[in-house]
Amino acid sequence: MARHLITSALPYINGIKHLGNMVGSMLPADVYARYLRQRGHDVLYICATDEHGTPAELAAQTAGLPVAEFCAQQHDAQKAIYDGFGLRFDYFGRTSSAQNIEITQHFARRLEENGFIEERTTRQVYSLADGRFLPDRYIVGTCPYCGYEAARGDQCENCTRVLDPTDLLEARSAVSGSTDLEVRETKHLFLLQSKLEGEVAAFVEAHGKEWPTLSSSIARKWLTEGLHDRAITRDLEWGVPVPADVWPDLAAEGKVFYVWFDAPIGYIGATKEWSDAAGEGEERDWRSWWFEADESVRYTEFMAKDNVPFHTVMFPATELGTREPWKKVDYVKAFNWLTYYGGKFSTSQQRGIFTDAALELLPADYWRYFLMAGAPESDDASFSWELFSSVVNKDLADTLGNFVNRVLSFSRKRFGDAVPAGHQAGEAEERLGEEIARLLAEYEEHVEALQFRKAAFALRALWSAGNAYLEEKAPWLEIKTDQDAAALTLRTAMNLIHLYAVVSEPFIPFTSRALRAVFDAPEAAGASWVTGEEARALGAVRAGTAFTVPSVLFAKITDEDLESFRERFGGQVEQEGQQGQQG
Ligand code: B3M
Ligand code: ZN
Repeated sequence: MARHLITSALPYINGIKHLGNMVGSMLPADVYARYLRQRGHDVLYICATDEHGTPAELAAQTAGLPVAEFCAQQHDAQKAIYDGFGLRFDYFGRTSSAQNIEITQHFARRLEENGFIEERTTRQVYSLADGRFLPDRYIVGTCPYCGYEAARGDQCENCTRVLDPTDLLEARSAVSGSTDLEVRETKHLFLLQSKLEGEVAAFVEAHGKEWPTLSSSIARKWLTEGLHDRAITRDLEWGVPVPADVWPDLAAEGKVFYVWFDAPIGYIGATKEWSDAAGEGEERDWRSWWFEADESVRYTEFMAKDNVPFHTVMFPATELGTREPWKKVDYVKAFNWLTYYGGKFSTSQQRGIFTDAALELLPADYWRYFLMAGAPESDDASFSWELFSSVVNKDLADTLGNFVNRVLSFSRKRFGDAVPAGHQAGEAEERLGEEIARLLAEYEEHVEALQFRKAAFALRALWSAGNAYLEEKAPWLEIKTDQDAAALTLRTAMNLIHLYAVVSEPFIPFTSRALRAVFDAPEAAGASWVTGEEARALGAVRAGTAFTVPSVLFAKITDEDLESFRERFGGQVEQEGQQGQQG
């Protein structure tokens, strides 16, 4: 069995994330990790809060808290929400951990020893009003490339170009708004990416063929533009300190590493946190996943497209420069944006749906299924309440929920609360079994290819096949002339319910748990997966097995609900006939 290392982009600590952040990172990673675990693979799914850099400091200032306290609070708040979404990380760490500080400093030492770090004097924007340098997000202004007026010093979120604070036009301090700025000289450490360009290009060439176009095209674009040496230290209070034994002057000035230098190393740091948290007698070895990891480890990363350059170029360059055998990514699954009625979700403008509010509104499985069924894989996807309610009402409430409810309620009413026996399976059941086995194989293929929209489509087709069988057999008519025929149909349909419980778990784990509890058949209920053979036989739940009828699985979203959601979250009514961007 392969060993699967999975990481999803580390959510910044600065505030509760919106659905757009989760759909392109943690959620698909969780669907994939759950699926692989159910198929018996050895999986390690690691994530963490990304706690350094200007986002953290600015947010802590706004919250009026010391940054360390702010980060601790936010880490727990975010983790509680992700638990609510059923995101089952093997560990959810913190880039401010001692483990990440230790490993980041180790990387820096190795890069220095191998000649891939150089101290350079640079020109930085200094704010006289704030009495400090303004790195990255401490400075805002007009993007010189696209004219966006709220561009940040490190990246323009409008055209996603990576910027340098001195590039900005009409620059002003993000803290005080002061434009009383001057450019001063200061020393920083530079990662000499230019010296590693050839090796990084070879790495991208070797792996890029397998990556989805979105990932490989961004990586290649960066390489074509040439790898520039990048400053990897900042004048900030909060971050991984520059080791004083190697750089005494810079350490004395309180320089810390740039957030994007320590954040990807944070995947390793969080894995070491996971190791260090091992219980009595529990064997956890972070090095077997990251250091001298043999070919048996397959490393898959999940992220939004603006994070691709850092993961396919800068992080591999950093790993290569240590001249140590750190595990490099095998597959980069990148996503486009989820927009809100075509506009960007925005934390600052509080536009769109945030993860905490989403869970207050509806159970996690509504969101998990909808976001994956319409995942922004090959293009941006636009969230609208109209589309959301039509998808969950049709796929979850009508197709899956209604099937479960009418099969179990009708059977209990006519045959009691045990699975009825009836005739032996006939031609219709054989045909159904073949169809279910075929659809199941398709579903498995799409999940393993990390094609989440197609996988959700195949899962929905599995649910629809059950409804088609029920319509074809119509046990409510069969029962009038042949009780045993109706019993056979219901028993077969109940076995479908069991199969749905098992294979739907990666997408809708909470519903899956409820459906696994329907039949008093511990062995079947505990099945990790369903083989093609079992799908054909549809016989895991035997006649005579006691069952209960669960409460309604998915309450439908009503027009009144829709009205109140639009009221609360904003968003105009889509024009008649205008389809959302989701094809
Ligand atoms: N914190 C996510 C973002 O850009 C960023 C990912 C780090 S992954 C090492 O919003
Ligand atoms: Zn721009």
